[in-house]
This record gives sequence, C-alpha cells and structure tokens, in this order.
Amino acid sequence: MAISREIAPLPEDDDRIREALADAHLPSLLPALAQLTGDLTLLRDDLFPGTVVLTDPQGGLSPEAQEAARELALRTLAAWRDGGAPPAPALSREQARRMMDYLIGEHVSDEYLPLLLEELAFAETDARAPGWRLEEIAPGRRLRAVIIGAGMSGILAAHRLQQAGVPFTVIEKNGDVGGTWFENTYPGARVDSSNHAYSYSFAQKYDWPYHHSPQEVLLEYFRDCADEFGIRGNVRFNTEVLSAAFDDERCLWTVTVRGPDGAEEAIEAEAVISAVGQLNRPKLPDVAGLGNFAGAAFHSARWDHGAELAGARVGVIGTGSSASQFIPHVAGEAAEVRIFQRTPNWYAPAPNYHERVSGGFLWLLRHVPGYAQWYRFWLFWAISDGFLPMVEVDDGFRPGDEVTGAANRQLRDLLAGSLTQQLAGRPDLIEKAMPRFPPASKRIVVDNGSWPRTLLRDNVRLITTPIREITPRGVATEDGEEHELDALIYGTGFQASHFLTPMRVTGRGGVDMHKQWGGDARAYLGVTMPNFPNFFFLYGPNTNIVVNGSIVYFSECEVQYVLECLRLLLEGGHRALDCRRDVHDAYNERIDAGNLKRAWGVSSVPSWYKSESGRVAQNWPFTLLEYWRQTKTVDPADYALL
Ligand code: N01
Repeated sequence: MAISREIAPLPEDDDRIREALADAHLPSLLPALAQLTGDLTLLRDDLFPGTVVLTDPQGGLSPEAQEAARELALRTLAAWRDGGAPPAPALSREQARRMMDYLIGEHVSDEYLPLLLEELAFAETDARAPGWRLEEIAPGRRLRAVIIGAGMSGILAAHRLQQAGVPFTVIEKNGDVGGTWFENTYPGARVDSSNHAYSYSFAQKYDWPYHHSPQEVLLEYFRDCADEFGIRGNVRFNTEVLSAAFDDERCLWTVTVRGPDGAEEAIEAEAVISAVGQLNRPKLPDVAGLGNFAGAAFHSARWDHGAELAGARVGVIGTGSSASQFIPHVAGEAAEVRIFQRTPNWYAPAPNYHERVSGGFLWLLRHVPGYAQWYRFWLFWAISDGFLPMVEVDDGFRPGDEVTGAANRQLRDLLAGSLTQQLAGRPDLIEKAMPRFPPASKRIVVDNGSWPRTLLRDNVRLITTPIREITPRGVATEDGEEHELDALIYGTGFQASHFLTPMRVTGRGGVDMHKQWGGDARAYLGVTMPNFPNFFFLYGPNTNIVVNGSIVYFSECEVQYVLECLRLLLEGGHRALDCRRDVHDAYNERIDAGNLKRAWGVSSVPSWYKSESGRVAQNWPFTLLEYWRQTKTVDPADYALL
C-alpha cells in the first residue's frame, strides 16, 4: 500500500463540504485556507482560537464563533473550487509567521521560526533532505555505510543515505522492518503520541484511522515508507550484528553478522549507523524463582498469542506504558487478573486515545490542500517545549518532595484530581494507585480512563505487597499469600540503559565501547563518541524526550547531523571523524546538570530513564529548539579529522 498523500478534488455539492466541516479542527483550518487562497483576512480576530491546549482542540472558540468559522470556511472553499482550484500562492516567511501566530495563539519568535517552517513540511518540500550527492561532491570516493536496525530510525537513515547516493546495507534481526512496531504485538498496543505528529515530517499520512493508531497501523506505515523510499532491497532480514571493529590503519569498520542460516559474515564499511533503539531488549524482573512458574509465562514484547488467557487466572508484573495498555484487554477475557504493582504511575488524560478520526475530519484532510500539515503543526506545538516548565526543579526542592516546583504542582493537582474522580468511592484503590512522587519522575502514561475502569472491575485485583518469589503455582508475596495463576505476563520493560547490548563494538586501539562507558552510556549530541570514528548512534544516549516532542523529530535531527558529518568528510577529503574528548565531556556535564533540573533527574523512584549508577543516560533535558540547532550543522572543531 502507498502512503496516502493525494488531495482529492472538492465536490460540486456544498452540502457535502458543510457536512464535513461539522468535524473540522478549526484552529488549523483557517490558516490552511489563508495559505491556500493567499487571503490573510481569513484570520479574523473574532475567530482567534487562543493558546494551544491538547485537551481543547477547538481552542476555546465559542459555539457561535465555531459556526462562523465553518461558514467562512465553506464560502472560501466553494469560491476556491469555483475559481478552478488554483495552487496556493508562494508563502513568504512573514505570512507563515502570521498564520503560526494565529494558530498557536502567541507570537512565534525569530529563533523558533526556521524550525517551525521545517516542521510544517508542505508536501512538495523536504527541508531535511541532504541536498548533496556523493558522486557530485566527492567523485570516485568510496563511502559505504552499515545501518544496524530497520525500525523508525533505520528506515529514515537508509532513505537519507539513498538520497545522498551513499551505498548502504541495513542489518535487521527481525523478518521485517518496523522495529518496536514489529515486535510489540500485545493486545492494546498503540502509539501514545498523537499519530498525525508521530510520522516523518516529509512522509505525512493523511488517513490515520485513529488519533493514536494501533500497532498494526503503525507497522503498515513503516512498511509503506520502506517500500516508497525503495530501501527494502538493501535490508538483510533475520540477520543479527554480532560485533563491529574499527581498523585504525585502514580507517575502516568490519561488521560481523550472523545470517538466517547461522553463517557468520564480515561486512566492511567506512561508516556505521546504529539504529537499534533503546527499548527492544526485554527486561525480566529481578525476583527470586524466575523460571519456576509452571504455566505460560512471557514478556509483553514477546507476546504468546497461543496462550489461553480467556477464562484463565492471569498475573501481570509491572504497570508501565505497556502493561497499562494490555491489562484492560486481558481483564476483558480472563477470569481474574492480579496486577503486581511496585510503583504506581501518573496518568495523563487523553480523551481521544481510543477514538477513530471522525469521518468529516478525515474527508477534509483529504480534500483541503495544506490542512494536514497545519493540523500536524498544531499538534507539534501542543506537545512541544511549552511543557518543559512543568517538569522543572525549583530551588527549594528536597528529595522526597511530592512535587518539584510550582508548575509541577499544578500538573500534579490536575492528574491527581483526575485519578481521584475516576476512582471515586474506592479510597482503597486511590490509596494504592495514587503516586507519591513528582509527575514525570518516570514516564507519564497516557490514558482515557481505561486504567481506572480496569482497576474497578470485579475480576481485577491490584496488589502492592512486594513479591517474595515466583513459584511453580504463581506469585508469592511478602505477606505470605501465594497467588495461584494459569499465566504470568511480564510487563517489566526493557534494558534501556544497556545501549547496544549484546553487540561487541571496538574502536580506535581496540577500545571496547561498553568498557569505555563503564556502565554509563554517553555520547556527544547522542550521536558520536570519542574513539569510535564514523560510528553514529540514532536514539543514542540522552536523546529520549519525556514530555516535549516525538522521537521521530529527534531521529530526523540526528540523521540530518549524521549526513552533515559525512558531507564534512567528503568535502574535506577526510577519512573519518572522531569526537574530541573535551567536547564530549563538556557536553555531557551540561546534560547531567540539565537532567538534575528535571523531575526525572532528582526523583528516587525507579525508571528506565536511569542506568544502574543512577545517572540519567536516556533523556534530553532541554528544548526541541536547542537539539535542532545543535544538530543542524557540524562544527569541525568538535572532531579530530583523520
Ligand atoms: O516498561 P517500563 P514498559 N518487580 O519500564 C515494573 C515506551 N512505550 O514496557 O516502576 C515488580 O515503563 C516496573 O515497576 P517500577 C514508553 O516510552 C510506549 O511499560 O520500576 N515490578 C514498571 O511498572 C515506555 O515508557 C508505548 O517500580 C517490576 C514496569 O515493570 C517504555 O516503552 C507503549 C519489577 C516496567 O515499566 C517502556 O514501557 C509501551 C520487579 N522486579 C511502551 N521490574 C506507546 O507509545 C520491573 N517492574 C504506546
């Protein structure tokens, strides 16, 4: 299937348009129409949507203002159609800024404007494409790349290398592309960011069936992207990377892989791009008796679809994002579910979490040029840097405090109020399910009420007594109770801080990557590290974001940076670049200090955001703008050029 980005002609029937407009997202529609017609008077003061709030899609417009906006849209669309549906006139920066100001309800500053223009990404533009080709800037130069992983980041890197004419091979351990969306097939798996923003900026899909689509839809999107970009032929499936070793003299990487037949093979490449992700090696709980259970036992990312859960007694260890998605489904068919919770979660209300995109809105996205881009832009802004103050640590914070500061308290009160309301009448459950730590200490789980509804079910029991051991019959807790089970599911997350395990990677002088890290993965911009020339990480150390933005955005920035690194090599006639130790160390000091100003950095609750030492090795603590700026170009002074 192709990614649908075709715009269909508007029908003659105005009633059809009127009908669709009933479902319109109005704040993004009027800028789209202003752009389409070049008529900025459409951005009327009386229809000004106000500040962007995710839970208030119509931006606080009164019902009368909404009706007026729909009438205006109808007249504008009909006139545009009757005028022959001409293409939109060229958009100047100032016009774009005016539309953005209107849409987000605040003035877009000069520093954000270039980033936002890039993110708008109209169909015919791809501002993050390399803009150079190997044969043009370095004719005859040999540059081959190995990409490890064909998930979201790997597909993207492959596409960009292809655009630049750099030969590449992708090594993928699974039988298909898609990474996390290929592996996580548990019931209820869906994207918890808004789907229209969780997609490549340059390959937007207009017909997402849900606001947060289920796993199979995401997998289909990434499959379609791989097909459309024409990169599948370069992927070696069912093949695992065992090691990568740098040869100092030849300035060359040898990547050793094991193919589907078990045979090992060495592949030489001038550059290696790791796109293995952070969340793909399942972590089993460190509890006594693991493996003793006699019934079906499996991890959420290795779902056993043959296990008979209907009518069974099912135990679940863990209550993170994965478990919060599959437990409601399991509870719907099991005889009983016992949830073993070590730490509760904060739940962020997302009313449209399970909702289909309404028919009229879908229709408008397909029929109004530019509308999908402006809607994506609205979402981008809604989940953007404006959230950061809510997770900031104020000066007065003391370890153990339940909030990190004034803005964090506001967030806490909102989330606590929502949970209390949803569990009203059950003080026992409120006591167990209410976190006593600052929101964003660990991942805030997205929910539309399905979690509290599940806890309230007669066949569900939330157990907070610590686990003593796993027995052949079930799970024994420290209060002496043995919970007899037919099946046990581990929703216990991933070995996120064990970057690139179990691969062995050796750099200059044979230095081992994991030994150099000493248990705490660090990188410069999350992409390069000293002693590992031309080895690039995507979604590497400190590139995960907690409350602002999407991982796709980060990958796009990272890949752009990698391509700029390659361009630097080619244009300068260098063989490799090696990150300078002082640059790397100073950068990481800043990152560490930044994370200590965020809730996840100061909180003592367990989370996958920290390595065993307690250092936050996963998260980016600053703004999206700052990461974009730092990865836009490469400063040659940051590197030893070999
Ligand atoms: O894993 P987790 P996850 N005894 O590490 C518990 C992304 N994701 O797979 O909090 C008892 O969050 C552990 O307890 P505690 C998303 O970024 C995205 O759910 O450590 N319990 C916790 O409850 C997410 O954050 C999406 O005390 C034990 C749970 O296991 C990330 O993946 C969907 C234990 C692990 O939670 C990981 O989520 C799903 C023990 N010994 C995931 N050990 C979408 O976008 C661990 N736990 C849709």
